[in-house]
Amino acid sequence: MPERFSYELKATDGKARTGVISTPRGEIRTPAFMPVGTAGTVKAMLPESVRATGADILLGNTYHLMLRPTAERIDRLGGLHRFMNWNRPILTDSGGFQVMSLAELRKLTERGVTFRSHIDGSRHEITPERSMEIQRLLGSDIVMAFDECPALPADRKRIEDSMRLSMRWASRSKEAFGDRPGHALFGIQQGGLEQDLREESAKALRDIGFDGYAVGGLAVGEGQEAMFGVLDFAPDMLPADKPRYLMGVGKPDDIVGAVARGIDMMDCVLPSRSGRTGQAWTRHGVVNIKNARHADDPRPLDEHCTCPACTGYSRAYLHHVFRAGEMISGMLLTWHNLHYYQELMQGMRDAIAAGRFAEFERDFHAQRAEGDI
Ligand code: PRF
Ligand code: ZN
Repeated sequence: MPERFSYELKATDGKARTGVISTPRGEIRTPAFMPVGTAGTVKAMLPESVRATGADILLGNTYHLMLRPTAERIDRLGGLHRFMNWNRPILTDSGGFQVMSLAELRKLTERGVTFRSHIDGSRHEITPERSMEIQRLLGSDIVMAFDECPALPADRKRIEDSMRLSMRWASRSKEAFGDRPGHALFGIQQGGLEQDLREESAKALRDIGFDGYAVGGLAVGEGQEAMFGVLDFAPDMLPADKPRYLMGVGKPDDIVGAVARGIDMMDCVLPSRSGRTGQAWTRHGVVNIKNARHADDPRPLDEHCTCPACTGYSRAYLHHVFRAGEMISGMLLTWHNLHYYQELMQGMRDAIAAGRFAEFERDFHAQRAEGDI
């Protein structure tokens, strides 16, 4: 294992890229999808099962873990990898985005953000310096700069002020992160849908210098067309020799469109969360397993899928355990969804390496039906 963090670009096809991120805890094949393990678990999955789906890296959250069980406790217990029994790379988000979506009585100042916990109402503060400290205590391999992400639509002045605050915080994050060989710090571009603000943000981040660059502030209510509009120019503003991470995206067609535009990493709760609400993602579209038409159906969810849900169980069984509220329902559908997402990523990596990504995209869209299947 290398002692340092590095990124090697292996092949490009149009704007799509494939490569490998090397870390002391293992390699991350890109384009990469990171399952979300918010509270020290990918819900309904054992870590070895998450690995079996093909995941190289998980995402964890500063916000949730600082509140419960606290970063200091995780540090005393040997760090997040040991605590949750996942010894491969972990990327942690920096907290601001989750404060804005989950916490109560939030107050934003130049210094940082204060808020009340959504769990017990206790008061807390996150600053760029505290976020770096928490992510260090967790033992995160890829640390995210502390930023603010306004919900869209928002007026230009609000987006501009917020982006500039995030860039000052990015500089403080870099200073507080210091020099930590083997660990990486990623900056986060903001600027809403405005091309000139995205460029100003990218320049500020490039001047500070990061190990990787995220596109933040998207998938916050603007819709796919507007998101793709920004992705037509935003990744090109970030250094080509560093990984580019699109935060909190998305549905399979969002992911394919983002990779086509030069994105290397993504994360989303969708495959795990929708598994627990009875939705299965397949090459043909979404299956709502709660639908009564599956009650007598002996076929698997997807006859081509090699996951445990598809090789061992019928749609009728999956329908039954969902309706009965059995725990295996969330376990099997989450496994299937994560397997599907990772197979999609592997398919894209292979297609880019072989110079047939356009064909891959065409086939991907041709197989999909609208609505429930
Ligand atoms: N910033 C951070 N985390 C995020 C986002 C962001 O802009 C998003 C936006 N989709 C998801 N998660 N720090
Ligand atoms: Zn399956």
